[in-house]
Amino acid sequence: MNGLGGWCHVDSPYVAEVMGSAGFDWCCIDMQHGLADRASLVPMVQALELRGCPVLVRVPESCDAAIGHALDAGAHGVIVPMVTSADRAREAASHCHYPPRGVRSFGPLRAKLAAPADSADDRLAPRCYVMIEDRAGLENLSAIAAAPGVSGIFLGPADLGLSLWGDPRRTHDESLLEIGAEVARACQDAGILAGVFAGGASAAADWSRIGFTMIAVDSDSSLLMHASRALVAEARTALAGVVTSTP
Ligand code: 3PY
Ligand code: MG
Repeated sequence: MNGLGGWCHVDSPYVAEVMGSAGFDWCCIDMQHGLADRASLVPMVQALELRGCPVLVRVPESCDAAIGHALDAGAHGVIVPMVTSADRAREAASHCHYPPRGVRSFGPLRAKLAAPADSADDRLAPRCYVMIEDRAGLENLSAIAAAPGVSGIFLGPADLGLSLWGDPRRTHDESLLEIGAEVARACQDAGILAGVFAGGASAAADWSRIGFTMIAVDSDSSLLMHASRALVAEARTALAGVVTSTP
């Protein structure tokens, strides 16, 4: 899933549709830290599909139920958090595919609508992006990148900063970009995608310069928070002295 991505934290099909119509190359519904649950997932996937936006789901954990549920709902692939070893990466990928390739259980509730009715094969070959976001994952970088079935490594700068420096806010740090460059090289060597959550347009440009091609620019919740704060500040300045805050 190359290109610029949007990130859906809000469990609303309408907000997902807004994100899906913004021009992102793909959007990810975040079921690890976002608000979506089993009930809201399908209408959110439908809303993104309505706007022609390819859908990924960040699953809360790497297990058959979570990954199968996301793919059954029609996601094109999953992003699996906190992958620390090649074994875990291989296991995550195996949950994306039916036997004999993997261990996914059959029940493609929505996915079957886009695939031949009698097919037990993978719908559009679901992608499996595994997240490296701690020291252990970095230590096993090349083995994770080479694990069979892995479509790409997705870097989590906040958790990585937390693991390396005890600080989740060093997401624009130069040393993080140096680590990122190694991750991008390992992905290139393994012939898989390098992805990252950038958190803003200028950070997205930094990650792109060092070889990342799958870049989540920002999330709906962050856009709403920043835009609404900026708007209130701008309006207070513009209306200074005319309208005062209520006590
Ligand atoms: C992180 O930065 O840790 C992430 O998981 C981004 O979503
Ligand atoms: Mg994370």
